[in-house]
Amino acid sequence: MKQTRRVALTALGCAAAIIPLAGGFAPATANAGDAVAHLEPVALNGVPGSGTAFVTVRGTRVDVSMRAGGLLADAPHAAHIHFGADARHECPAATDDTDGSGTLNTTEGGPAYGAVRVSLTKTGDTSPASALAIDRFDTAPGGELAYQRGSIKVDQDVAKAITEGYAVIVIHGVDHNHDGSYDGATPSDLNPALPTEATDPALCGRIVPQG
Ligand SMILES: [Cu+2]
Repeated sequence: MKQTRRVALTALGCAAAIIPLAGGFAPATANAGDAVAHLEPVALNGVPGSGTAFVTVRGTRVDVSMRAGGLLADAPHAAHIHFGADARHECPAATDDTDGSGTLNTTEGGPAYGAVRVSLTKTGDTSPASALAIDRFDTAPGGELAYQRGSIKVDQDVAKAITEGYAVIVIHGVDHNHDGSYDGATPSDLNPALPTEATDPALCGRIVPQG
C-alpha cells in the first residue's frame, strides 16, 4: 500500500514537470489565420470601384486572392500590403491631403497605412524593392483586376500584423482627369519619371482577421 502511493505521487510529479515545458515549446509565436480586406475608394481620389482580398497566413508565408473592379482599364495597377508599426492601420482620410491638392498621393497616405511591405506582383520578387515593378502587376483588363498568388514570403512582423488586423492592402493607379490613361503634369511622389496618376492610391482596405 505504501509502495503504491509513492509511485502514484512520482507519476503526478512527472506530469506537472512536463506541462510547463511543453507550453514553452508550443508554436505560440507562429502566425496563422484567414483575413479579408474589403477594398473601397480612397478618399478624394474618386475611383468608382471596389474589391475584396482574401489573405491566408501560415507562418511567414501568405496566400493572396484578390478581385477588384472600376479601375482604369488596361493600365498597370501596383498593389501592395502596407504596414507601419507607428501607422494608424487604416485607409487615408481627406484630412491626410497635407499639400491641399485635392487628391491623395501615396506618401500622404503613409501615416494611415504605413510603408510598402509586400509587392503583390504576379511573378518574381514580392519585396518592397518591386513596389513599382509596373510590368509585373495586373493591368485590369476592362477595369477588372484578378489576382492570385500563393506562398508569398513575408517578414515575421508583417505576418503578425496581418493576423492582428494592422496591415492594409492598397491598389494604386488613378485616372483623375478621366482621359483613359496615366498622364498629367504632376510627377509621382514615388518616381518622378511617372505621372502621379500612375501611383496614387485607388482602392484600399484594412486586412481584418476572420474567426
Ligand atoms: Cu501601395
